[in-house]
Amino acid sequence: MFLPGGPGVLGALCLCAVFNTVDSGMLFPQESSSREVKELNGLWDFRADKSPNRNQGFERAWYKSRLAETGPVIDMPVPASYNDITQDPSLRDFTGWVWYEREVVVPARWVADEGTRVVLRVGSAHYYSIVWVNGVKVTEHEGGHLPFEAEIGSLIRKDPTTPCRITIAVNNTLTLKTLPPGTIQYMSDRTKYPDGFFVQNIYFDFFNYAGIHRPVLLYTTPKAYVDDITVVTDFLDNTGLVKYTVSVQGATTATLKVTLMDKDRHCVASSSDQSGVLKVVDVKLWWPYLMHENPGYLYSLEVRQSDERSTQDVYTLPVGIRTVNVTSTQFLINNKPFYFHGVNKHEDSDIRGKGLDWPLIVKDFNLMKWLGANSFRTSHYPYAEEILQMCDRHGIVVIDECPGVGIKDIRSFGNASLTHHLAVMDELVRRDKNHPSVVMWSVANEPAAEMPPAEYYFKTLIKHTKGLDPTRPVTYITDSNYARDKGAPYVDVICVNSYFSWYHDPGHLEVIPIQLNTQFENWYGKYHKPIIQSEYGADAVPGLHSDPPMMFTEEYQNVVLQKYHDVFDQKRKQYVIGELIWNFADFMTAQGITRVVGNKKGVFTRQRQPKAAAFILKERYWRLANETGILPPWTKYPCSQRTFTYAHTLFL
Ligand code: BDP
Repeated sequence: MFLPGGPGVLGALCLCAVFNTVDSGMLFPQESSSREVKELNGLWDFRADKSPNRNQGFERAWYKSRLAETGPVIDMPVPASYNDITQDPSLRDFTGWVWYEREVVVPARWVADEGTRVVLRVGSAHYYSIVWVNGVKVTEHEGGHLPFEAEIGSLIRKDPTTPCRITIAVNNTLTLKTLPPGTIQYMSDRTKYPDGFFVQNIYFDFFNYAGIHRPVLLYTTPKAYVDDITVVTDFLDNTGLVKYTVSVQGATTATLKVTLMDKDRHCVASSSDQSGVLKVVDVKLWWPYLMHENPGYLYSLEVRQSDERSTQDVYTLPVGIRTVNVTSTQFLINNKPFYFHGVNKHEDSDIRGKGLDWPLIVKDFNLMKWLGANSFRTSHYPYAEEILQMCDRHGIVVIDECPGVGIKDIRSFGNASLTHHLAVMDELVRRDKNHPSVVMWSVANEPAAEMPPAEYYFKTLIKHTKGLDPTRPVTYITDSNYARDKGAPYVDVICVNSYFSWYHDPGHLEVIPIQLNTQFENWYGKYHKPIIQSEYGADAVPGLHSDPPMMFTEEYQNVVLQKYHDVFDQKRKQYVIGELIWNFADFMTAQGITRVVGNKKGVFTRQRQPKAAAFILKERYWRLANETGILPPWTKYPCSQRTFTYAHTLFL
């Protein structure tokens, strides 16, 4: 593991770290009559450790006193990436440890009541984090896109008169064994590079934003509490089936009351067992957006846990009742064919980088609905839980991807990498298993799956994921290199990315029909599994025009889309079950000669304004929705194109 100039604190820590244990639940924090939540978002003190070996913070134990006492600090918003917050290029491009600190006044009753668990939770921090409370280490976590937490009650009770000082050190270094992988390269030629010069190499196409990306909060539970709930749903005719398991911690015996309520809070089924099957008569199924007039229907599963005297803990889980199945040519939701007409996204925006931002989230959902998109893939890492909750409520279908992107070096197929990859899948499934919107797991994007160790690697990874969740299909995303199919025998759905007339035969739009046709025939011919075109597209600099079309103009992007669409229209009658545009919006990347301030394949700009391609896609997606789904009556096609466009504008 890296630390420039030294053996590396990160390396030493990794050896002794308790990695990502998943023997407890990771329920989304929520307020209830037994639980309180205190958000710690806002300004934190911040310092990047710019010492040559990035190790000064540990050598001088910055966690032992207030950060402002050990050196200068700046304001840093949480959640946000730190990279684009200042005017300092060395912070934008920083690699190594950064330090965050915040003092919190904990409510006196939390401290006084020994029966209250106080949990510190970080929604995500990129990439490796160590957390101290009042100078005492409480947890560490590897991985940038998933939550971690620690019980800190006993620590804050040690000295109730002092505020609770939370210090979080975060290191964004990527190595061959991290997910995503990367390498640190030292440049030792002193005629070319200054002393200590190194670069972080990455093998993926988005900026390695870093920092505390999702909310940090304190929440309470009683000593005996609902630790986890797992729900699997099915239906038979008009009866919904909700198979559930509740796990309780902190009590040897627990009395439970499990109540399933409809949207009007009427009880539709209940039980007092720790696990069982609830039957829902006249079930309202969870349907995707544009597949039903009432998409995203959610019941609430209220779990009350009590002892002989009183209710101890209450937790309520949203539950959508739906099934997912795959045949050799179809993707079925509630036994009806579902066609993915959607987008690939990134968590990415101006200034915030990958920091969670509610205005952006809501804007993006409005844009997806405007576009008529019914789905997206969380390319190339797990997105915030808040986003998945929106998907549940709006009926937007999700392919949930882990951060296995850029696995290109043979050394990243070793045992240590595989063990970590399995652990990340454990954490991802633990977090997202109950979301009805999540219909498939993606274990990697464009790995070098032609390499000899890839077959064992993906066989193990996919089997493991199916073992964690037998109810959802599993895929990995391949590119158009057919040799990269070593994992394909184990997936349920083939997902292919291709960039004909862009990376291959640039400028030759006329090759798209034949090459795309060949792509589909080859994959289907060999594997007889349904196929999703999981990426396709072209860069377009907004406002750049040419006719006849040239690369990087809006016209060229339009034609690429149209030519792909023509082939999709033939193949979707056979075994192509979806199309996801690359990309929903322009996004930031590392600097390089093929990127003009980021990747410009968005149909929206980074500021979420439409390029011409957005209108082409909108027209198509509404047309597809009309053919394959159920739209509210006034949006029905055929009617004149003008009425149709006008009607669905009204509908939105
Ligand atoms: C694909 C990658 C994606 C890139 C895209 C591109 O999966 O991350 O951003 O290419 O080059 O191969 O635009």
